[in-house]
Amino acid sequence: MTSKVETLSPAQYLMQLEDHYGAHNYHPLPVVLSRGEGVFLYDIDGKQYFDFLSAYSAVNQGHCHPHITQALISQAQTLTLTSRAFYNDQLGAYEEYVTRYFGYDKVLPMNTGVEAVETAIKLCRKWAYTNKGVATNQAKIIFATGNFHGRTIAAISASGDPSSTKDFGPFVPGYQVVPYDDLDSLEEALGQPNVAGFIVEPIQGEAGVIVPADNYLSKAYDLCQKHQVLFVADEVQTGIARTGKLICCEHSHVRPDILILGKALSGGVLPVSAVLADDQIMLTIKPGEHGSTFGGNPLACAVATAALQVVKDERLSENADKLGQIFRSEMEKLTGEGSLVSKVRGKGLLNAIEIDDSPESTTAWDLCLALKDEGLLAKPTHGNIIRFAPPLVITKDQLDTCCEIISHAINNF
Ligand code: IF1
Repeated sequence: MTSKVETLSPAQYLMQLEDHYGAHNYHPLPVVLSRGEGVFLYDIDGKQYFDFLSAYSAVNQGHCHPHITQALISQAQTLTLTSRAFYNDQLGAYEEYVTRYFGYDKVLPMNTGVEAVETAIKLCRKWAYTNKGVATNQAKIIFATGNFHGRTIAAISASGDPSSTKDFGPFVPGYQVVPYDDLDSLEEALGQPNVAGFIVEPIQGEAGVIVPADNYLSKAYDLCQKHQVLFVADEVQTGIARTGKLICCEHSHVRPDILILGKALSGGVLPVSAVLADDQIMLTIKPGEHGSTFGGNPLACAVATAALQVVKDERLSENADKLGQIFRSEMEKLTGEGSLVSKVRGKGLLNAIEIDDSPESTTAWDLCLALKDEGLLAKPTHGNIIRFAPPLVITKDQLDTCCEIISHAINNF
């Protein structure tokens, strides 16, 4: 019996390689990308797509930005990693630059977003024991329902999402979760003894771009001040100009006690994250009490400095704010009686549409497949919500084209 030799296309072959040799911890859209430039991605057959995910807001500066790439290449040919056992000529300059850039006394450099979240959790606890007088191992940290702070045990211990938590227990103790955007439940939780910190996303990305009431963050900050609790903003996804301000908390005139950054801090070139705080918080961690092999490495410092320069030089916050308003008004035209789209929400260029269907339906996924065929890449979150987050370097004309693509796909679905 001759076996039918299956002739796979190059794309099918590469997808099969991932399936055969890689863990099955993702369900990617069936597209195989090989090149990125600015707002565009190209698959291995050379087809061009508008990137409307930006690697979950890590590529705010656009793919392969020349200024960032040049910084990477130059430093990579000079010195990449020394460990923190020694000083180097990049870290201090970067620390000065990034602390002045965001307005804090100090920075603790890490690599991934979740490492920065864990660093913030450790800082809250350390501060509570040394500065607030909380009894050892009694510190509590408050989180909000619908949160996403990463995939480590400490991060998923705050999660209420079974896809993040099922069969990964037991979980980290000392956490309490209160309803997001609910000040009464937050105040009740903050009034308890031993509360060290409140860790919150200014907009909940993974939950479906959930934008809280205008006064939520400022009132939450005031309640934290009243109860001597650290207000910690997880701006891994909302930071670095994504929502039309340098950090999302700026919309609410809130300066977090601890600021968590990641993703676009490097423009999506390397894992670079950071925790920023003032001395009375940051100096509670002493030498040898926290760190990471690659945290603050010379290559990361050079890349992050270049990535932040691009944000300012190319006025990405202003562009995100202006084009985000246009995008939402165009998407609002797709809502209405009998429309596929039930809701539009977001801030800056972090937006989402809600499909009028059950979260279990495949409508949003099928719509993303249709968008892919029309040259725009996006992916659903939580079933019936599609997040739209292009690189912040997108132009008005490009945005107009993308609105036409999305409108056409929805109206012809
Ligand atoms: C994946 C989600 C987004 C984050 C916030 C911390 C982290 C993230 C607010 C951890 C990371 C990433 C993780 C990535 C996909 C993406 C994501 F869908 F998983 F939830 F953006 F919404 N705080 N979010 O959004 O940062 O350790 O990943 O660098 O897991 O596939 P990280």
